[in-house]
Amino acid sequence: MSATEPVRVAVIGTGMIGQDHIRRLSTVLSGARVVAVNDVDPARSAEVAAGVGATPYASGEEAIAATDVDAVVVTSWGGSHEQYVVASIAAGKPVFCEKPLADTVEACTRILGAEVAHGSRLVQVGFMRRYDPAYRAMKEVVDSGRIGDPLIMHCGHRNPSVPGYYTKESAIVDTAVHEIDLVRWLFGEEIAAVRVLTPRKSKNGGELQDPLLVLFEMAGGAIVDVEVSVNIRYGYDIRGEIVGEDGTVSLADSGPVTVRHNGSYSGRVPADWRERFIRAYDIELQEWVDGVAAGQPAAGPSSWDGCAAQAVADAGLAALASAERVVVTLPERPALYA
Ligand code: NAD
Ligand code: ISE
Repeated sequence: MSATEPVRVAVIGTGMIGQDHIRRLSTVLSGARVVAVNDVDPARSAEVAAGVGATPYASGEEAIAATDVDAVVVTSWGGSHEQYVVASIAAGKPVFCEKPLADTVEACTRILGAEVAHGSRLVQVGFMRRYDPAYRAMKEVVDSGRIGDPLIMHCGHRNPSVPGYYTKESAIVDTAVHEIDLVRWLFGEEIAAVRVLTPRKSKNGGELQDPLLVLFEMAGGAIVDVEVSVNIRYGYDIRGEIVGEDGTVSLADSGPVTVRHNGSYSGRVPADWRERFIRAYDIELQEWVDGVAAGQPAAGPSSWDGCAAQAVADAGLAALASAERVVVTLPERPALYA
């Protein structure tokens, strides 16, 4: 790879987000080319590879090791992330890993250990909300001090529907994990404790406990509530409002226009996360590609952020199971992530 040649990327996991990231790396962003893919479903891998002229590999490890691969994107299921992230670190290749970094704190800690032993940051975790223009504008308002110290944040994380294998635990580890990272970043502090409340169930979710109300106590004393509703039907709706001492800041509705007609007004609600966060994913991966091309250490959400998010998610699972307030226990933060 030279400064003028594209970064040659291997993508492992060619499902929904894998294919979406392959599309953006191949046709939207500059400076990258997908040259290798792998999926446990070889037919899917072959079909996706053919679409972009990449080589389908029989295993993720072979794709990572390929001599024409400069960097790796991991978009397989969470339980497989550790093996591919660790293999990428062992190969000395930058790796962008979709959330979660891994599905246990122990696995995240092993990734931290491998990266610390390597000596510089190779891993970036796909917490794309940090790149969303609306959330960035919200953070600017908070950081400016205009609304005073934040006291409360209200969040809504609404999916139109979820697949049959989705559980109430998924609502925390797969869905609310985005708010976990978001509020750590927005407030610049850790989450100290978690509670989970279980309202009456929506008829749209069958037996699933849906919605959940997740409460985070920030280390500085602010409280965050997150409504996770995953069968809301009307669209993919992400809400956020921070109440400060002297004012509030809220996410605006995300549609480009509001139509007023015939005594009512309306606007578009995004269909899914791909539509709502399209700019965030584009910015996130373009910055990652540019950093890799420049030979810089990863600069986005780190292995530490992935590990801390998993520790909070674990506390959330314990809070869900016990209906108690659960204090978050973080592992020691290595100096590499200071
Ligand atoms: P998906 O089921 O659509 O796709 C996952 C793909 O990975 C499938 O094709 C599957 O066959 C493949 N796979 C599973 N295990 C594998 C393994 N060990 N090796 C190689 N391939 C394997 O799922 P998805 O919705 O694309 O989600 C994939 C990952 O991306 C998950 O970790 C998910 O949490 C994350 N995700 C993030 C966002 C976001 O907003 N940042 C959105 C969706 C998904
Ligand atoms: C999915 O995996 C995502 O990460 C989406 O951003 C989130 O909204 C959804 O609930 C998850 O299932």
